[in-house]
Amino acid sequence: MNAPLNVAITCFPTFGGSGMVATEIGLAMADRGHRVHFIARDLPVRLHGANRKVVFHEVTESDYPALQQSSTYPIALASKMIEVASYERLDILHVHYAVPHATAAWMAREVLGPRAPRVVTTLHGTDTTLVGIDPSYLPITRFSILRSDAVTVPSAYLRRATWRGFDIPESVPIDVITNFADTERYAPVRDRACLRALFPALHDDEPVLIHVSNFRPVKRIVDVVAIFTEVHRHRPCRLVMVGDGPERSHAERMLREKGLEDRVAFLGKQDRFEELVAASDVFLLPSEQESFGLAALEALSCGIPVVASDLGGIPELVTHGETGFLAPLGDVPAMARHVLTLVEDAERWQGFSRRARARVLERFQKEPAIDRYEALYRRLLTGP
Ligand code: GMT
Repeated sequence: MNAPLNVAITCFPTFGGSGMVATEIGLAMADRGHRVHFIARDLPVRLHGANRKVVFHEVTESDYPALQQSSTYPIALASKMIEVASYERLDILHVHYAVPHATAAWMAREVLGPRAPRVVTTLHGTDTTLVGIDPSYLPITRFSILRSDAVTVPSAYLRRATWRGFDIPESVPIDVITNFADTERYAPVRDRACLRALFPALHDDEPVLIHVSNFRPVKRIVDVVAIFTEVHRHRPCRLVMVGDGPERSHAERMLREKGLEDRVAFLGKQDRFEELVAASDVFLLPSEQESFGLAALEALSCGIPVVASDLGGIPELVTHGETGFLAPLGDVPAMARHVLTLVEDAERWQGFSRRARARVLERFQKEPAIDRYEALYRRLLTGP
C-alpha cells in the first residue's frame, strides 16, 4: 500500500474554473486518505461547507501604510507556503494558475532548500494566453514555469499555447490532464420546476438557453445576448445567465433596450447551478479564448448540447455535429442557426444529449484524472 501524501494546494478562492478544479482535486485527494492543505487568500468557493479532512491556511498581508500601493500578496503567499511546508512536512505543493502562484512557489522553494516539497504547476488558460505573456509578467512567469518540477495543462491546445507563448522548447514536458466533471452532480435530471420559478409563464415547449461564466470580455457576453435575440426572433425562448463580471451591466442594458428583459434571468454568482443547466436546452459559449471550458463540460455531463466558438480547447470536448455545434468566433448567425437546429427537432436533440453524456462518462470522469495527478505526485517523489 502506498503511504498517504502530504499535499498543499494554492488557488484563487473566487468563482472561476481554476479554483473549482483545484478544490475538486484537493477534496478528491483527501477522500483518498491524503492529508490536504489549502493555502489561499480566502476559503475557496467550493470548500464552503465541505465537511472533509482538509486544512485551510489563510494568507494575510501587512496593512503597513507604505505597502498600500504595492502588491505584496506573492511575498505573503510565499511566506505562508514556507511556514506550512516546514511545519507540516509537505511532500507536494500544487499551484493552480501561474501568476503569481508559480512564482510564490519558486520563492518558497528557494528558501526551503533541500526540505522543499516538489512543486506542480497547473496552467489554466489566461495565465498563459493573456496575463502570463503580458510583458509585465512574462520573464518571471516563464522562469517559474520552467523551475516547477512538473507542469500540467487541461488541454492539448494549452500545451501548444504554452510552448509557443513562452518560447519554451517542445522537449520540455507538459502533461495534459484534462479537467473533469462530477458526473453525479452534473447528471441528466430534467426537471423544469427551477426554470418555472424563474419564468412563471414558461411554456412546456419553450426552449431555454443558458450561459455560465465570469462575464469577462473574453466570454463575449454581447454575442450570448445576440445569439439569444436571433433565436428568439424565430422561436420565442428564454435565457438564463449565471455568474457576474464586468460585461453584465452592458448585457442587461442591451436586453432592456430590446424590450427582452423579462425573457432573461440574470442570477449572479451561484455556487450550485447544476439543476438549472440540466433543465435547460442549449448551453452557449461563444468565447474568444477558452483553454478548456469547464462549464461547457458540466453542461455536456448533464446531457445538454453546447453551441460554442471553434477555438482553443473547446473542440477537445465538444464534437461538432455530435455533442454540440462549433462556429467561427463572432459568427452569431451560424450559432443561432445551430441552436434552432437543436431546439426544433426533439429527436435530434435527444441524440446530441445522449452522446454528450456518454462522451463525458467515457473521457472526462473525475477518478481517472485524480489517478493521474496522484501518479504524477508519486513519480516526483520517487523519481522516474
Ligand atoms: O475564464 C474563466 O472562466 C476563468 C479561468 C480561471 O482561471 O479560473 O478559466 C480558465 O480555467 C478553466 C479551468 O481550467 C478553463 O475551463 C477555462 O477555459 C479557462 N479560461 C480561459 O482559458 C479563458
